[in-house]
Amino acid sequence: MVEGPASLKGKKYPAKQHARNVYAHLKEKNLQKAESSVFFISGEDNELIQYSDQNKPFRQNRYFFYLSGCPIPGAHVVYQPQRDHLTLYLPNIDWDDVMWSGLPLSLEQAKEKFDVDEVKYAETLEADLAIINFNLLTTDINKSNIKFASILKEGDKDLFYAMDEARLIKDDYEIELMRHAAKISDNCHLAVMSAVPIETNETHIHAEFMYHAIRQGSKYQSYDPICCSGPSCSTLHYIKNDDEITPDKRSILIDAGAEWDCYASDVTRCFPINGDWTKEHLEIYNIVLKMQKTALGLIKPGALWDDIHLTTHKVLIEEFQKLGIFKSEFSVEELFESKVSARFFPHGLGHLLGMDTHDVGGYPNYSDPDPLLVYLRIRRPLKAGMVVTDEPGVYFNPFLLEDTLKDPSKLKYINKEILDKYWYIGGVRIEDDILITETGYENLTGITSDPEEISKIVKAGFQKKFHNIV
Ligand SMILES: [Mn+2]
Repeated sequence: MVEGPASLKGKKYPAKQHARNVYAHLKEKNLQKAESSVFFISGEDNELIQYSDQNKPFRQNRYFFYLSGCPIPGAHVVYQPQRDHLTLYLPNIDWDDVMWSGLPLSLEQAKEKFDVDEVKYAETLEADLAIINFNLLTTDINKSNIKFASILKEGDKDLFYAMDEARLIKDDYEIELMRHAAKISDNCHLAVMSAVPIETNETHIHAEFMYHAIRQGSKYQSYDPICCSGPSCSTLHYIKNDDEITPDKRSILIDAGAEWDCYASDVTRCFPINGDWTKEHLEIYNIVLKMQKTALGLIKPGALWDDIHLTTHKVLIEEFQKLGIFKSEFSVEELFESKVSARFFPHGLGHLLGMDTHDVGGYPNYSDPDPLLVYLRIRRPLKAGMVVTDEPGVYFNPFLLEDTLKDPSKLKYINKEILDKYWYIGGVRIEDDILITETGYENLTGITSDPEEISKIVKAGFQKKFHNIV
């Protein structure tokens, strides 16, 4: 087994404390409900692909994991706040399966491994639930718990609220997991930047990242890696990852993050294919870097994410005026009010990060009429213990900009001849994972974003010898 973080050796994932935290948030929201309820959550189970005897890729239910720390498929967890008691139910042993899969964890081993008061087999679950004289709140009725549907209350909004508020603030254990995931991603991004000679197709970038992630024990990625070159860098969630990287394309963008024990990292880096930045690519890169650093300078507890996001739009506007893409006869304020920057930086500045890549608790408003805010995934002040991504981007996407360029009220702000010099880049995004601390922030991402250093790393790759089997 590839070892996890040394700092967590001998420690257990703090499931019991998480259960208490959820209860505390529920109590604050609805005291009566909290006192009269028990939480029951079923984990994900293995599921066969239709007409096949192969399993679909397994991804543990995040709410279940939060209250158990248990990655095993087909398990359940019950928290009884009235007696501060957390019980993990493992799936019954399927003796026919032992031949194929080996022996599962015993009850004793599971008790040793997980931070719960009791471990039982699921065979006792029905009888155990039947004698609980409280409301049994659960996230959802599914294949694993349909048997008990008559006694479960699914989808309780206050329970979701309480779990999301608890998950929002990461404890030291969770932060160590995220630090570890981030470190793995640093190494993977460095490997990708260093292997340009063998990356002649976007697939090779994807493969290089995955190879180094799996080598470090991260079998699963937080999300499907986005590996693009040239104009494809303008597609925000490009996952085709199969275009040839021909010499006429100058830019690469890779957005990929390793996962560790269900905790995510989410990192984007851009680099020039041959190590030399073109004039236009570097200009845009430096704008995005400035936007990212401006945001970092404003990140601290109490700061409103809306304000930080909108400030980065102003940086974009000022810098676009310097390049001449936006006409200088207009004031920054007028350009800002016109919303013309929205289609060059169409997404939000960043999102919460945790077990989910786009983690819970941000309360986005996808029907916000303001195009600058509609895709912003955090709409609340920052608090110590949150982890957010700081990921501004600038894109030249013909599809996204079509409306802007056809609308005279928007086109009047743009020097089209100057804009036309930038399409080939596609886009630039720089993304780091940021822990909010009491005094400011800590950047969990360590891979360099300095354009000169990146250039050196890419060029050093050309000095290496690579042995490709295929
Ligand atoms: Mn992201």
